[in-house]
Amino acid sequence: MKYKILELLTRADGYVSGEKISEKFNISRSAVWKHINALRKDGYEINSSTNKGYRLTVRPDTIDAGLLEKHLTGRVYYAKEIKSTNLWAKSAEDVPDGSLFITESQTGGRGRLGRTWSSPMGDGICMSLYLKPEISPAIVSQLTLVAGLAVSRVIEDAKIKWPNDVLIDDKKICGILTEMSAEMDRAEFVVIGIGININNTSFPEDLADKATSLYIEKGVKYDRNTIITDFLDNFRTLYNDFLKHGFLALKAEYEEKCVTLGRKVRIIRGEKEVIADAVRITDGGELVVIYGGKETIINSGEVSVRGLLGYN
Ligand code: BT5
Repeated sequence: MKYKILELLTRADGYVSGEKISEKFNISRSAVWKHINALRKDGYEINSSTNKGYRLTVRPDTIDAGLLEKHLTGRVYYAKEIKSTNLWAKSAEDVPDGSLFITESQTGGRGRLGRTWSSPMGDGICMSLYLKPEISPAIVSQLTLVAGLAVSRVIEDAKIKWPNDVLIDDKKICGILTEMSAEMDRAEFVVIGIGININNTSFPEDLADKATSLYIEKGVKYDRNTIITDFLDNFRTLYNDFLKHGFLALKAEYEEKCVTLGRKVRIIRGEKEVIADAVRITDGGELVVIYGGKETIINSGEVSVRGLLGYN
């Protein structure tokens, strides 16, 4: 119940009267007061005024596992610090479908192809969704696109760089790493690791010109719990559409948000490199490029795609 009240206060613009809360949830005024006090013990600062009711003013700046669990079908696994939430999720046992592994800081955050992900304490969101979709391993990489789309819906002005980055103003604010354990024709489980820079005030020198955070872009600190719950709700809708209708159902919105299209890109495949024009996305979420007068389909797993200017 306290989380329902918390959500109501979070979404309200100003005060909500005790009477309204008690009517909405069919509980007594003293029960409302009890839940408000429980929230205060959890670190939420809630103003109360005899005439106006209650207003949430400060949220504790820590991940609120209880709140997040309301937005999941599975469990929340929380650690203050861990090497990598993807590694943790992959090695955990008896994990229910739709669970979330989340931490405040990673000591060995992972990117693709052996790269690293910088995850300083408390600044960003480092989390991994654990899913057991009944799909072929061949289409698992499309879940990266589904997650990217969900992030882009939540972060204002965000664009997607195919296949796994979310950018603001051509700087990277989010990276996604999808991994799976699979049999020949069936994915056993999928882990979608998502790193989002939220309240970072600066970045290490090697990232400074290509990374950004919501704080750097917008000049205000954001509540990570609200962003995560928004993401989870959006992801669930998109994921269900994806399972029912395939990537095709999401393609139009993906193409609209995808900054890679219409640009020249450098396709890096091992030692080889070609410059190509990115033209469209296939119904299966692959990138179609043209070089040497010919269309070629690029599958997300096999190459790095880099813009010619800047990061994108
Ligand atoms: C990615 O790889 O972008 C995937 C990142 C996934 C991170 C999440 S966090 C939760 C989960 N647990 C993990 O261990 N990982 C996942 P890639 O496309 O390879 O990009 C990596 C590159 O992004 C690095 O080589 C840096 O250039 C850059 N980078 C590293 N940290 C960054 C940050 N915090 N913000 C922006 N760019 C960053």
